[in-house]
Amino acid sequence: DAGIPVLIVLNKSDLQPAFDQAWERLESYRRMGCDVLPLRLKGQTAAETEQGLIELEQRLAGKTTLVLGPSGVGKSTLVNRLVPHAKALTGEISRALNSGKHTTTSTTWYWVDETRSTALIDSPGFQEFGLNHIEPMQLAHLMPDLRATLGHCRFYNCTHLHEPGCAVRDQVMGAEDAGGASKEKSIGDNRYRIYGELFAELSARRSY
Ligand SMILES: Nc1nc2c(ncn2[C@@H]2O[C@H](COP(=O)(O)OP(=O)(O)O)[C@@H](O)[C@H]2O)c(=O)[nH]1
Ligand SMILES: [Mg+2]
Ligand SMILES: [Zn+2]
Repeated sequence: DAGIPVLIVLNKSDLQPAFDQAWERLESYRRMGCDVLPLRLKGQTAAETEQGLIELEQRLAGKTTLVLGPSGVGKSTLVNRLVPHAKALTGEISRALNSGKHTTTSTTWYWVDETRSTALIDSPGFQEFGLNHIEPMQLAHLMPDLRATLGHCRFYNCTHLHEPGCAVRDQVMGAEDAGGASKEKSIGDNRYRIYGELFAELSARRSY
C-alpha cells in the first residue's frame, strides 16, 4: 500500500530439509515477482556465506531497510555481520543469560557505512501489521498475484470469497483453458487463505 519494495531473504540454508521446504513455499512469491535470496549466516563455509552476504549488501546499499521476520530467524545476526560494532543481541546470548527468546527488546537504527547512506533497522518482531487503514475491497489490489486477475470477475464488486464467476477463485481452483486443458494456477492455496483471513480481519475492524 505504501509502495515499499520488498526483498525476501531465507536464512539458515544449512538446515535441511527445512530450508528446501521453506524455499518451496516461497514459490508463489517468486512467481509474483518478489525477489527471494538464500542466505547462511552460521555454520558456513566462508565462501558460501560471503556470496550471499555480498549480494544482499549490494541490494541494501543506499537504502534504509526495516528487517522484519519472526523471532529466531537471524535478524540480529545479520545486523551484526553487516554493521561494524553493532553488538545486536542474538538468541545465543539470550540463552546464555537464560533470559527468554526475545533478545532484541527495542527497535534500533544502525548505520551500515561511514558515509551514513545505508541503514538497517533491527526490531524485536511484530504482533501485527498496521493494516487498519486499508478498505477490505482494496485488499486484492495490494496483493500482486490476486491483482493480476482482477477485472475479470462477473460482478464488479466481487469480494472473491464466494461469488459465482469469480476469476480469482477460478485461478485458485486451477483454471481450465477453452480446450479444457488445465493451466498452472497463478494463485496458491496459501495466498488465497491469507487473503480470506486479512479480508475478515479488516471487515471486522470496520463494523465497530
Ligand atoms: N543454523 C543456523 N543458525 C543461524 C543462522 N543464522 C543465525 N542463526 C542462529 O539463529 C539464532 C537466532 O538468531 P537471531 O539473530 O537472534 O534471530 P532474530 O530473533 O531474528 O534476531 C541464533 O542462535 C543464531 O546464531 C544460520 O544461517 N544457520
Ligand atoms: Mg533479534
Ligand atoms: Zn472475484
